[in-house]
Amino acid sequence: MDLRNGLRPLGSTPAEFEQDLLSNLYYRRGTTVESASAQDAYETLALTVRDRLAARRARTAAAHYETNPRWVYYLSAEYLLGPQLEQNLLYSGTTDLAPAALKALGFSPEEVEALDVEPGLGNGGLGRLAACLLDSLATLDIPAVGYGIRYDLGIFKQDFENGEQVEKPDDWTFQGDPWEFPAPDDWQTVGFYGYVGPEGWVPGEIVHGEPSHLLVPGYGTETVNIVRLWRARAAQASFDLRRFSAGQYAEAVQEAVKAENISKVLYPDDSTEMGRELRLKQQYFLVSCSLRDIIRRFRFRNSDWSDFPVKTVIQLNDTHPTLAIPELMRLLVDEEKLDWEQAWSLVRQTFAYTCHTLLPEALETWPVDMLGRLLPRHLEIIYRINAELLDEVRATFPDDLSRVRNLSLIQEEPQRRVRMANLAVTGTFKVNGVAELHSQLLTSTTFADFAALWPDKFTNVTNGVTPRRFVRLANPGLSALITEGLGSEDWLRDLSLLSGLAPLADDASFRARWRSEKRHAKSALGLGDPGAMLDVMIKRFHEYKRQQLKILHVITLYQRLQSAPGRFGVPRTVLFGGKAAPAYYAAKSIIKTINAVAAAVAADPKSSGLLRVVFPANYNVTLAEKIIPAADLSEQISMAGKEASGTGNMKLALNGALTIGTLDGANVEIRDRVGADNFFLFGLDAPAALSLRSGDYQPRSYYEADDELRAALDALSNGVFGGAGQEVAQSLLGRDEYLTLADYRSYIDKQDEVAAVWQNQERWTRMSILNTAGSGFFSSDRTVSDYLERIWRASPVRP
Ligand code: CR6
Repeated sequence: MDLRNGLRPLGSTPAEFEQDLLSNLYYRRGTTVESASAQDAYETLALTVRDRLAARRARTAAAHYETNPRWVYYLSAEYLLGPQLEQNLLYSGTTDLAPAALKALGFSPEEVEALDVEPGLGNGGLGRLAACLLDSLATLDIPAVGYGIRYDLGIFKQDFENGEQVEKPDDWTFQGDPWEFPAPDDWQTVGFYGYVGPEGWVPGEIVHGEPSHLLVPGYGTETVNIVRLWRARAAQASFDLRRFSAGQYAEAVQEAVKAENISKVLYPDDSTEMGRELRLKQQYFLVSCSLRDIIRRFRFRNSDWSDFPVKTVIQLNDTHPTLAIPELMRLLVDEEKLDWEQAWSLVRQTFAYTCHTLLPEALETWPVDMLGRLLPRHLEIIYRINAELLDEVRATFPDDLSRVRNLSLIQEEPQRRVRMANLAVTGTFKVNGVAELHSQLLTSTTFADFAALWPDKFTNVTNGVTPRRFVRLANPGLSALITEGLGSEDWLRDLSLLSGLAPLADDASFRARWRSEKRHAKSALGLGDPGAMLDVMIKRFHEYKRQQLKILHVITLYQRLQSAPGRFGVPRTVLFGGKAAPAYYAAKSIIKTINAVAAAVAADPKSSGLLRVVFPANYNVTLAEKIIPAADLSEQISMAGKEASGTGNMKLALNGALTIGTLDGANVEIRDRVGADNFFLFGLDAPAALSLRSGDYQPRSYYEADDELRAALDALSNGVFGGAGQEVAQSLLGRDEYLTLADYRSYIDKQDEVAAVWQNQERWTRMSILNTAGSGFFSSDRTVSDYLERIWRASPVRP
């Protein structure tokens, strides 16, 4: 059979689509039009759309099988895929067919579409980046698979009680997940604990990994790739009938519960190392299942191990999947009986590692004791890798004990721990940072000694975002205007074409339409006066990101309304969105303070029509897609040298928001590309921040020298914004770890400039258009092209 053309094509006329919807409702959902609920209609619609992608998937898989190509495997503990329905409608060309067909069958399209639940299998930028890269890999026709964990509970749902964040479980598959294909027959076995005997590792606990996959369609091409997610299952029939019969219900299922806990919950923390054995188990579970699956796939068409790194590149998304390095060594040496040297050479040609942080506390380390107990054979392997590494270090840098200490895979003090980042650098052929500045800082600080040892290993790949989801789907009005301005839709596959908008910035009628699209998006968000500037700070809560600096600005504006209305500026709606890690007390105090400030501002008649603070709960991809098109001002105000890249900054600039920001992460590149005149820069740069931080920094001196700052901090300290506000003030006046007070004046002055520019709407709109026009570089298609050229070296295969 011709694998490429063996399938009956699915129809693309309204009548055919309606017919498919109807037959899916009857034959697959098992219900009827008369009795179908909105949920039935949603699930049926999803199946009907999914079928169209599945047909393309089959052709893609056939082309891949035929070609035996080089594969890109992306290993990531997180994927923030975002809502699937709208995207899959667009990518399958059924955006218009679907609502018409639903209506014809008597359903409300809006009601049905609202049932689409986003799989929140990630925390923030890192997880969303993974999803953008998969989108671009498919769009560029690269044979690729994403591997991850199918957490039962995704990132918690955020709610506010008395202004305080409370976390609720996100049971995202409560109604099932119609986008998923379970593949239980591809299950894998994973071992934990036990001992290493003469015949090798004898695990003490066995768990099964069961995969399912979601389709990842490319845009404007036939390719459909997959993301494969593992779910933990008890290995044996571990239901204890004897205990159950004796009324011991909990004990009867205890083994199964223990196994299944591994994929129970996503750890809701993206910037501190989580020292928990269950998290380590998750990491090993992911890599063990995925590597065996990768090897299974390699064996379809290959038999010689020396071809493995020719046909395979495995990208480690941060250190979470680093155990893949000792695990592949174990598989090759212990199971495949390769000698150590050959195995190590294959491993080091196969893996590459992306580092996503500069925060020392985010560099994962695991206690040697814990790792040795959970994975005794892997610890042996790590020790041997370390011994060879340190031999090389001593040979390259004789008598340099401090390098030996820094490069060792084992940290000795205060507790012996395995340094996962060091292991990742050692076991890979390339290491990249995620923005120019970040990559520079990695080789000059975090990995300086490694860069001296292996200078060619380090490179940069600046992050990007998919314009399909974050412009075309999120902002259809602006997208249509861009298409009209550029004369075609090609920009959706080649975002550099956006530069063609630059001349239109000087066209008054185009500017008027641009402005009206912004206003439309603002009205759609439903935040009152669409004439007010929408000033947004949407991102995870972390002190280094400095939401506290933004609060100080809001308090200053509020105080000006009381005492110096002439200095207030222009009407603003300040919007915050984001979650704090549940155990991150200081970040939660900042959230509570924001809600208190919002309430005080709302209660004061003086702010009416001038200042509003809104903080919608549960910021996620769904909400981001609504906020980003409406934003006028993008807050990217982290302490310089702390934000690895940022990607929200790119999404906002692409949608025509102007950035107020520090020279941190990718802000630097955004400013270079949109032009310094179209970017509101303030604050210390990374070297200045670093030197102030390492010197004798006195936050109080700023407090004393600046009347407005003092007034704002006094209000916080005096409890005007509650006990949480007092804690925020205390931390700022105490250590002020992230130099908030040092940057306050420069920030406030720049915000006054922002307000002045806003008063000239023609000028603002011009800058807005130039931001979009200058942001074409920040497509994840370009990011993937850079990965291909600098690291992956894989070629497209077109179905
Ligand atoms: N928290 C960085 O902090 C970057 C993303 C994606 C982060 C952020 O600046 O844009 O990764 N790092 O590269 C980690 O998650 C460790 C993030 O999302």
